[in-house]
Amino acid sequence: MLRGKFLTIEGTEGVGKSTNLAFVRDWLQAKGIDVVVTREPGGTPLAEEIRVLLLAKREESVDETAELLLVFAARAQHIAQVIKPALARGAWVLSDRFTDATYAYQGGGRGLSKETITQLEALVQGDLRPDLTLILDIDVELGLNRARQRGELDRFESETLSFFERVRGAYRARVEDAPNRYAVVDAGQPLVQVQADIDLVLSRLLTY
Ligand code: Z5A
Repeated sequence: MLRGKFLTIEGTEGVGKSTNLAFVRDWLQAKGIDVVVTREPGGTPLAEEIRVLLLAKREESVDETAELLLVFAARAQHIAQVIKPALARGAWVLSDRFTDATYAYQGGGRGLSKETITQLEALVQGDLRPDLTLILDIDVELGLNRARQRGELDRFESETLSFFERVRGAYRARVEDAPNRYAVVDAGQPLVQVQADIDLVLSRLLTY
């Protein structure tokens, strides 16, 4: 069976994911690659509804395990409806966040155990893993300053500096554990330099 490549983009607040996701999409399309662009939480009508539940600020405090299960419920639907069918027909899938975000936010940020996340990952994904994850890395305060210029903050964006430091630390730990699956780009640089670095990463990917 044909299988396209599965790419994901990750990072903490204000790192420029949306901006650079469009750059990656355009880059791949210019090479004639059929690209399906999607995001998590979300990517299907049901998963987008779960996203709204996850991001909404509310009076009630949200239990960490409830949050984790919502993330994986959305992911199960996303994989079944979008990711697997696209890869099976030979398209590439480019997702704005995936399970590395769960290890970073629910693991690093909320403090849930890696083992629990790994169990859900196995249940929901089987052996599906990204071929390459682009991690945009930035000083947390610099990123938060960028993000907070955008207006009203959602439930995650309202978290503390130390929460985002733990998220960043968890992304770094993921890279240390499996360096071949990640490309880390310094997102604190001017956009033109960030995109020159991404260009190199993609060029290397296409030559393998
Ligand atoms: N979440 C979770 O907890 N667990 C999970 O498993 C998953 C997700 C999958 C929603 O994610 C939340 O879901 C997320 C974690 C949680 N919460 N947080 N935080 P999201 O990805 O939709 O939300 P986001 O992190 O806010 O992403 P974003 O909208 O793509 O924002 P961004 O990375 O900050 O990107 P941007 O809008 O392109 O850039 C921000 C600003 O910086 C913008 O004005 C740009 O013009 C500017 N920018 C970008 N690059 C540069 C450079 N190089 N220089 C100067 N300025 C720049």
